[in-house]
Amino acid sequence: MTLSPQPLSADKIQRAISTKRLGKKIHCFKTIPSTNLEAQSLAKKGAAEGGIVIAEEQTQGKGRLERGWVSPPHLNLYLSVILRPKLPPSLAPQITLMSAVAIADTVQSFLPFQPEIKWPNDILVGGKKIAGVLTESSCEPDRIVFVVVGIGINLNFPRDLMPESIKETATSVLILTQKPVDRGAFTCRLIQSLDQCYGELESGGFASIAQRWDSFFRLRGKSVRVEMPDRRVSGRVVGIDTDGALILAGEGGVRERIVAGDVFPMIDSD
Ligand code: BT5
Repeated sequence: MTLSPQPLSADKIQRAISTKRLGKKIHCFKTIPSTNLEAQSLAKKGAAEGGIVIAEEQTQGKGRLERGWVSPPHLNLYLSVILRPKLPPSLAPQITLMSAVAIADTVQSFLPFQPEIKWPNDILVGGKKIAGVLTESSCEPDRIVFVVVGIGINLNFPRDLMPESIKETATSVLILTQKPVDRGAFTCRLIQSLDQCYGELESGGFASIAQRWDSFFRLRGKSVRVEMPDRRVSGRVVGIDTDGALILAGEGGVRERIVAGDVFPMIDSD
């Protein structure tokens, strides 16, 4: 399949969206190391809430824990948003959950399949990763100064251009629908959805998005193994807490709250 991608245009996106807070300033780049790094640097210089950085290509796209995000040019979406939420630092993980809901909503509107949120930051379709979120915060002891929400979504990424490292585990809208997606339209819809979910989170707290989060969450009641940098635990998923922690029931029903880690489903024996 040949693709002649239209570059993403800040002007066009700005004209097409109607948002309360997000996207009043949009910066589109051809090639930069990472939209998160760029957004952090803008935020440190005082950029207002809602500023967005988009790149056609990232040369050092970042995942969590020093992992990378494969970011070839012109095919996908690499976007970072600057937020200044009025939340205590302990509730910063809610921003990741809120963003995952907005991404899943948007992905769902472009696909005939239901996406799944894999706690905390992966969006999967058919068990394969289509999007990831990297949330990086700058906090003072009692307040969040800013949060940068970095979102990578595979749109027109054909399997034959994926490196071996992700070929078996990743998917894209193109792979799932056999049709290229209009990246501009997708980007507008995502910004719109983020703006709405963020507004709901700020005015109604986590409860206002919890039900939608739950509708994309398939691991409740399932047995999982969670790997953290310093240890691993296993148990049955009870749900998520209002601060975004994953709640597991371990051996003997002892509950454990996991704040960060990678979740791997296990085959249930019963
Ligand atoms: C994430 O980390 O999933 C967060 C990814 C966030 C990327 C965006 S792009 C815009 C913004 N600017 C940045 O620099 N970053 C953000 P994590 O859960 O650690 O997953 C990383 C893992 O996902 C890698 O180790 C690979 O296994 C896999 N992976 C890498 N690139 C991928 C891709 N394009 N599609 C699917 N899986 C990928």
